[in-house]
Amino acid sequence: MMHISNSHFSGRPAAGPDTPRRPGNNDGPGTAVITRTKPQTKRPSLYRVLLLNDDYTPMEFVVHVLERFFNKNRDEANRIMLHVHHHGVGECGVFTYEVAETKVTQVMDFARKHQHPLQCVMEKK
Ligand code: TYC
Repeated sequence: MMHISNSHFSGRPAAGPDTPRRPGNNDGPGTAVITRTKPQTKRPSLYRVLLLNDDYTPMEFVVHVLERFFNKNRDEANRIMLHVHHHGVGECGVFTYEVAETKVTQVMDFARKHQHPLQCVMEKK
């Protein structure tokens, strides 16, 4: 009996000597059923997580947010914070949907807890 192993094919193996004869299962010896399937290699959509500027959130708080939730070092956190301060919006990172959503929630909860109006949003790339 022929055994076909290939990631682009799938389906049941051919009938063997002890395989009961049922409808759809009566292939003779030396035969195999091959069905073509699509290789599932779709990459996930990516989302930018952004911080928005405001007039009240302390700069040091924003730097802390970038270090704590986006794993930025002090220099990179300062750079991003100043970019947001000067341009109104800036990118903290790029993530899959669920991770981006989690980051936004964590930042918004943290800002609220400290009574800062800091806004964090996500946008599809
Ligand atoms: N503009 C704020 C200030 O002058 C600092 C700030 C930076 C606030 C970035 C939010 O996302 C922000 N204190």
